[in-house]
Amino acid sequence: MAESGLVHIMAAHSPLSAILAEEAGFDGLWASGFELSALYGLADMSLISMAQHLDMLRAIAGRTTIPIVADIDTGYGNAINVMHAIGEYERAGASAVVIEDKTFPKVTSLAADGRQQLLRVEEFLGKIEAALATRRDPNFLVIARTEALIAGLGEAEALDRAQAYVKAGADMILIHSKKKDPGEIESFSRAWTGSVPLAIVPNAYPDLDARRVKELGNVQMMIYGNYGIRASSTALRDTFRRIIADGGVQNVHKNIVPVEEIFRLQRMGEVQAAETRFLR
Ligand code: SPV
Ligand code: MG
Repeated sequence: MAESGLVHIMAAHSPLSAILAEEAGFDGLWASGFELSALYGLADMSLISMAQHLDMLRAIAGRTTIPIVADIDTGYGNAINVMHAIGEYERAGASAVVIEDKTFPKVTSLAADGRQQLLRVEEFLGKIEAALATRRDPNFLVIARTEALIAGLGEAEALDRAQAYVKAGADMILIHSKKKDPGEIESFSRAWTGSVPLAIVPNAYPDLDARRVKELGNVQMMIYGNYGIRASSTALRDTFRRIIADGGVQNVHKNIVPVEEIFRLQRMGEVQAAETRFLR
């Protein structure tokens, strides 16, 4: 962020999707709760456990080199749960966590008529302070996410909450919106006078591209929160339907990567070199 002023963070739900995001040139990875829930065929409603999310994050960290921003939802409970989570995520290889100010269990943000319940500000401040007191590396970012706009509480409430979270020591504020139009986010960003930068997740309002974001000034992180799982769902569905329709793989095999490309992503070359060297 210090170098470019705006970083692009792609959601990853697996090491393979993370490798592809790194190769495409993203600055970092978003260990997305939504994507991992969807990978398990589950709703993003605190059904995936911390252990499941951590396991995937460790696997991603083991196969990539760019920073990982961990989506830890509500922090898996109260401030004590947050302390436990911070230790685990820092050890697992995350560079940042995002904690949101909703009650546990949370409801996914973009669902129409989703039941959105926010935590008392005091209680959330305790969770931020607990996270900051637990981290070992001061460069491990604690990003506070307010869901005030998602809950329909308006810009004033979102700004008040965000300012309070910064006072508690949050390193960044993630402001989220489910409006199809970016106006709500643009308005919040223009009104933001806090001392830390903003992160946004342009899932619902795709028209807000990097050029427009740079004009806003305060936003330094764009998280592409569900594009990996949507892109792979499109590819899988189209390919599977085509095979059924055609009665075979004679057409689809030309439109998908050859198996040699999967070998490359699996680093088969390195494994074969190790075989030659060590298997006796
Ligand atoms: C996620 O990717 O898990 C997010 C972003 O938190 S969203 O699903 O849009 O809330
Ligand atoms: Mg999430």
